[in-house]
Amino acid sequence: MPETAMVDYDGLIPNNVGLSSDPRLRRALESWHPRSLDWWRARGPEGFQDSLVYLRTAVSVEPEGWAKFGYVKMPDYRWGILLAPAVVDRKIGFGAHKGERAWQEVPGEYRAMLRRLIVVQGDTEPASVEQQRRLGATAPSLYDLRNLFQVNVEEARHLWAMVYLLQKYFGRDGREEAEDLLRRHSGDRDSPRLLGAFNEATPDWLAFFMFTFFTDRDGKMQLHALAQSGFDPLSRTCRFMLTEEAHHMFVGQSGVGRIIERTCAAMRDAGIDDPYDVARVRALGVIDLPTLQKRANLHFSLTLDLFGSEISTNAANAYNAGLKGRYQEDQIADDHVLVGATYPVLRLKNGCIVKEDVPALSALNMRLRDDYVADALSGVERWWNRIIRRAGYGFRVRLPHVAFNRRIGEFAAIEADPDGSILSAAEWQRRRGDWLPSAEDDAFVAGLMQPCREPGRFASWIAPPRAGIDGKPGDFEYVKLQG
Ligand code: BYC
Ligand code: FE
Ligand code: FE
Repeated sequence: MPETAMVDYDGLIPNNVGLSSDPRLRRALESWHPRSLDWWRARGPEGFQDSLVYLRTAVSVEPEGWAKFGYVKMPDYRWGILLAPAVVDRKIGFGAHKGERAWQEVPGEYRAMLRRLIVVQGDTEPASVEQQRRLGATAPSLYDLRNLFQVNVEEARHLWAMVYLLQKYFGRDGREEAEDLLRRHSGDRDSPRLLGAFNEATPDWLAFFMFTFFTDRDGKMQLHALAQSGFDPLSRTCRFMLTEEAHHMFVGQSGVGRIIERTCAAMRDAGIDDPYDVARVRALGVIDLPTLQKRANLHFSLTLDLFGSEISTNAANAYNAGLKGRYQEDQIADDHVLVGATYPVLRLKNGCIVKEDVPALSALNMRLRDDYVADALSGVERWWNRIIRRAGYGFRVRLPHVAFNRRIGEFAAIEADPDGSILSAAEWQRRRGDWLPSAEDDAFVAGLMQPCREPGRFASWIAPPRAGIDGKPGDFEYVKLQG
């Protein structure tokens, strides 16, 4: 095994970055450690800090066998600093520095831009933990409770990953940015998180599963783009984060899938042929598919805002600088410089949505968003719609048009329906309840959120998973509540 694949577990902070031979950095991180723990206790999962949770912890950064499972009290989780193995002689793959050796230190001329990218990335990680902090109280099973906490500790590790970069490579202002990552809070009126979707509430488990399906998937796309970075430490950090991200995506797609499975089974048993017969379906204690569709519309549109504006000089600059690439940049067959290239973008022109070719460099947010939409769509089809189809119902979950319900970019100025037809403000007000969850829809979902804490038991509205975590049997006690 190459040296950097081994994780040093001897100190306070597990790592494969040689902390023991960098006393200054180790001191900086060890002084940040208690602050992050204070944050975790105050803003992390509420009420389960003394429970024993069956969690996986990374013990190596090799793709196979990097994790071990065991019972851990969450505050004792070993948050580590883990970089994917270095690629020998790695070159910058795109932009003005294409072909030059990847940077092991911060390129001075791009310092501010790079710091900004790392700070934005770092800000989202603790934000999601804050958003999800009260969900433990209403978990539909111990299995789901454990998955929530697994996601939470890994998002906190992603925070560590960005704090490491800030403290190692950015000196004093990096340390200040690291502090600020714990000072801003999701939904805080005075110091909110940086990006819109991370200040929204995650009030119930349907929201949690939709968030991990749609919003963690933005994480996946952005991490892929940053994994291409010419700043090698960022690339290696993001490459390892992506191995954890796969599980977050799984929690979302399987969570919603199990809800759909349960709803279809309950409709079938009750002899309900029409999924739109909402009142009868709800009376069965399951979530009706139209409500699920509205939640998908909400989370999808909120997440599209995270890609920024359609036309962005920030994105062009980051690409030219070699700091942020495209999704799977290294597998795209073009010149990776993009000067003179164009890319088709949906824009608002004279009150109409039209496709227009624009300079590819300024359309990089769009390209990433398009890749995201394709990825999300394939998940919807392969997981959710397959379950509905197999149950024999004609209903299909759809992704709304990119102009629907937007706050950022071209379409923030207009209202559009899920098919992309532009509406007057009055028409939008009249019909938005058909497409986005109403207070009544949310109250119905909230009413279903009763905790289910017996090993092997599941709440009325969700099916058990196909298989346990780490090959455990169905009645495994994933969380020992008393510790
Ligand atoms: N809300 O040129 P523009 C994850 C700002 S998720 C508020 O259009 P740019 C995770 C923008 O900052 C992945 N403000 O956008 C998931 C800029 O402000 P400044 C997180 C917004 O810069 C689940 C101005 O508007 N990582 O990991 O090209 C759980 C003009 O911006 C928003 C990243 O995002 C918004 N939605 O692109 C846990 C990667 N959108 O600079 C974790 C790093 C834009 O003029 N970030 N603005 O003051 C980036 O690459 C870019 O900053 C963005 C924005 C893609 C976010
Ligand atoms: Fe993350
Ligand atoms: Fe994630």
